[in-house]
Amino acid sequence: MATKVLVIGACGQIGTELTMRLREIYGGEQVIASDIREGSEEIMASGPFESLDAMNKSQIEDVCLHYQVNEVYLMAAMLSATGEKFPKKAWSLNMDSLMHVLDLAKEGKIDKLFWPSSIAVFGPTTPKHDTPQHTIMEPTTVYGISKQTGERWCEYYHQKYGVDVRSMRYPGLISWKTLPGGGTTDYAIDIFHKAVAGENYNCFLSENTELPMMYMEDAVRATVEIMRAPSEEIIERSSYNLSGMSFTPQDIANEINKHVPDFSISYEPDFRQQIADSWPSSIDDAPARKDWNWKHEYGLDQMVTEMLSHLK
Ligand code: AKB
Repeated sequence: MATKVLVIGACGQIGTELTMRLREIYGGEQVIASDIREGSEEIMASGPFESLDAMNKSQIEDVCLHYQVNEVYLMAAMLSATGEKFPKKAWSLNMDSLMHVLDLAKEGKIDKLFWPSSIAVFGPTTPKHDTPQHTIMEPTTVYGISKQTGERWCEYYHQKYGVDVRSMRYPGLISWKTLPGGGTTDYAIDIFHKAVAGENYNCFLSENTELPMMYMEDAVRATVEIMRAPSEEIIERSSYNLSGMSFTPQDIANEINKHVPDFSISYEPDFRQQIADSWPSSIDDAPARKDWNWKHEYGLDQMVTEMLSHLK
């Protein structure tokens, strides 16, 4: 059967680039973009678009039946920083949307499901450096709690009902096409917009806050690769650790300075500092590398060069 894909949250930071990549692979008509709001011109013009609320199961089901969808990528979520402002909303959006698609898969209406988890599943009691796949997980943000709970549900639905759900714990994702919204790692994108505008960047994290990050190109490739891997290679049915690079605000500012010598950064940590401090500084993703051959390509210097050249 031909692959027919539904991307929920197709107009967000990851959804936009993922949808375009899936349309390159499977053809524009085979990939249905959906979101509560319309997206970029390229998303709207390159294939079908459906206005859809990720919290409404019957809307998702109708679109799946109408287009005979067999794979769903659920990219809609409320991220860490916004989640702390609206805890109940974050919980409802992040959990209800996942349960809806897991249930559709359990009912045999979808064959395969991708759902992103995050490094936010870890917390202050987790080993901070080279955080292993299986370790202490005591998240302290609503977003992290929802992602950890989601992971448990994914594994449960796989074990109990044979649902083919695949997931990875995204680090902070850096991209130039679509702005992120409401994350703690967003500083690593904001900084480029200030640098190309010739302005100082006042960072909301302190200079030595090291966090795991990844260039969007690598994240989209990882997502496509895990979904195309043979089912028996996917051993972790909760979510895979995934690693690209790790850096501090000072590291990225120094790298930008190599291209933009006048660029300057100042530091004014806010409530997001506490969130960042609760997360790992680097991730060990050995199981992803072993099970489905994951390899990252972008390091800090290449990522900075690419970001600046696109944003200029
Ligand atoms: C966030 O900062 O909330 C996200 C994430 C790490 O999942 N980018």
